[in-house]
Amino acid sequence: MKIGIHLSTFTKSWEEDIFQYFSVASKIGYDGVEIPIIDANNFDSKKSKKLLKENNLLCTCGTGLNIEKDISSIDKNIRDNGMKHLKKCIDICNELESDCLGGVLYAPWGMKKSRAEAKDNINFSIESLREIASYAEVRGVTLALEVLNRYETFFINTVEEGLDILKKIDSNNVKIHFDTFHGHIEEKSLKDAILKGGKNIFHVHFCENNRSTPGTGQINWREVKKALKEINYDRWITLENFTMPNCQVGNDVSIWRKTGESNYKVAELGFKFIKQLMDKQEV
Ligand code: LER
Ligand code: MN
Repeated sequence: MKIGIHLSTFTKSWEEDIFQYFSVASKIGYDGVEIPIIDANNFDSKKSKKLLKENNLLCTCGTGLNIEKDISSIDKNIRDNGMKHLKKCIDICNELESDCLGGVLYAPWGMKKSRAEAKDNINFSIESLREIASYAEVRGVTLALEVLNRYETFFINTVEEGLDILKKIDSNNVKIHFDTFHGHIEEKSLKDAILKGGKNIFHVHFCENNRSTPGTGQINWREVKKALKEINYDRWITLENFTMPNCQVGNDVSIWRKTGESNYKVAELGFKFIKQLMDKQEV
């Protein structure tokens, strides 16, 4: 198992320079960083590669779609934009030796639509993901579809729904990205959801129920750990926390008050918490 940190947890805007945080993550002790790919066409892979090496870090990548780049759109041009974006993200993964592209890969982040209304969008998304998956497969990348709460997507809200979509896509390299924050809102039991996901869980975000330091809120972390051990999960546990209001990132994840310590402090405390939790030999 490797411990990572999502770099957007340090930044106030999505465009802020993420490169300054590689050394911060490394000094705390993280094995790697999750690199948010916002503008894939202008992403500096060379610099990333150099900094990963210098700081002895590995990485995974994550991204999201929006209404201009949407593989589920009924408009072919918009679908093509989404496909181009995801393919570029996969190229970046390949360059940075990330075997995982996680996040909101199936529809625009934040889109709300009834599933009856979105029937065509869901079908287009499945068809597009099949094509993206074969592009990713030859480049050694697995797509991990993030299961999100109902306020951030209509598409996949539970692990069970994620498995259903995986079945429809039917590609070996499309899996589930599980986030404890979203699971806490939508699942009846985090433990049962993880057990149900089993070998299909390819990427995990650790995030407290109020997006602050893991271990300071309502999530039953012992249950989460037990379930991850039971499914023999040995990939990334990536801290994702958001505590800063009054900024673009805070606004986009609905942080309207300070929900915890500074993001630097949460990065430090979160790392200690994850390490202690996962290393502890209890059941
Ligand atoms: C958003 O709520 C989230 O959890 C991110 O990981 C989305 O990429
Ligand atoms: Mn997440």
